[in-house]
Amino acid sequence: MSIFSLSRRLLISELLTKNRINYCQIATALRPKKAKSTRKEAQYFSDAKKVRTVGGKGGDGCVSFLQLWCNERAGPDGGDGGNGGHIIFQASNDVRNFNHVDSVVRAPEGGIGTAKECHGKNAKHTVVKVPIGTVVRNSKGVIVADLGSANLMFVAARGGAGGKGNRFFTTDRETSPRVCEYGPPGEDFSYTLELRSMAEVGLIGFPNAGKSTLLNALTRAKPKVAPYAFTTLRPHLGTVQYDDHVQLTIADLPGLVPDAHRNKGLGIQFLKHAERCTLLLFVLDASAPEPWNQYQQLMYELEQFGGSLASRPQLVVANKMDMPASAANYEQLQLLLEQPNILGISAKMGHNLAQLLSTIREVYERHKAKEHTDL
Ligand SMILES: Nc1nc2c(ncn2[C@@H]2O[C@H](COP(=O)(O)OP(=O)(O)OP(=O)(O)O)[C@@H](O)[C@H]2O)c(=O)[nH]1
Ligand SMILES: [Mg+2]
Repeated sequence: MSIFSLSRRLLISELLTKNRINYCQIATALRPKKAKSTRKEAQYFSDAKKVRTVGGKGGDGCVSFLQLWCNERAGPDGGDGGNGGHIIFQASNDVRNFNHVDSVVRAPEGGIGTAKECHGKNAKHTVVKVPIGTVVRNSKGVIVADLGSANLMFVAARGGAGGKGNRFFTTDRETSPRVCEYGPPGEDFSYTLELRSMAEVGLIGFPNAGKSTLLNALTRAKPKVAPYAFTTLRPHLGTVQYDDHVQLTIADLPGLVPDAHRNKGLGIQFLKHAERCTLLLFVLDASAPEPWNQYQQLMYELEQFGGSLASRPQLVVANKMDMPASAANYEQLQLLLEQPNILGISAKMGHNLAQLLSTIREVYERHKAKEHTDL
């Protein structure tokens, strides 16, 4: 073989290797092998939110002098600016949480004044819908509004008033003022919105005690029921209607665990939903060993939460009475707890629910009557 043909061969093999390397470096798209999931996307429930509200700036006034074909100095004609928009929180039935509320809400600015005495447009107010039961705290933590019924409003930040144009400053002495006002900025305040469910009765208990099953059995609400802890991640409300058309709302709250005040489990933040409840209904799992400890631990967590929660009127139910171990535990429970209102029920089987409803009404009415006489 000649030297020439050998070097040619080497050159070709080198090119091929190079080509192969280039070819390998080309990226190929990874096609999805699985069909897209049809499951609902995760839904978040936010029951507290920090919001900064900025009212709209007022529109600036205008300095202008009118010139007509017959009168070159027809006088000042600068218009006023329009008012900036307010930010208003309005309690509404249309929303259930604060997911839709932005962390900074800005109202639109007022329009600027222009020549020929044209005043700027007033900006529209920005109405932010919040759920009924929203409590508004200012940056110092003081409650400034309690939007407890539909359509109640709170003006969170006022917009700046429109600046005056030079036409406004015209007087007999000063017939051609060269001054106008700038529109001031709107108010800028930060608030914390907190949702406190509007319910008369709050269900308090450990995870898996059967709170959601009880709400399902008593009302038309359909919270998820499952044999694992923390099935309920947000409060659910249901309404009971009595024969005399009195309605009581019951709130199923996420389960508490020992040391919830140290942020174990879901923490005690959901207890703020119980703050408006007139009556607390403790749901104990009577089939669990030593259910009386559950009551003590729940009471301890309520005390740690603070406020008047621990001293609210109470009713204790021993649930799951259909289970074999429950009967003996129930007797012990009655002996050990110094509670007059203990009732054995089975939420799943529907045992003793009518009695529970009448006891709830009785305790509720008694408390309301006491409140009335205290006043
Ligand atoms: N045998 C029996 N089982 C019950 C009864 N009540 C509830 N359960 C069962 O207990 C399990 C937990 O019930 P849930 O209603 O989800 O409990 P929960 O208190 O809402 O639990 P979390 O939402 O996790 O706090 C479910 O498997 C229910 O079927 C009852 O009266 N008897
Ligand atoms: Mg539940």
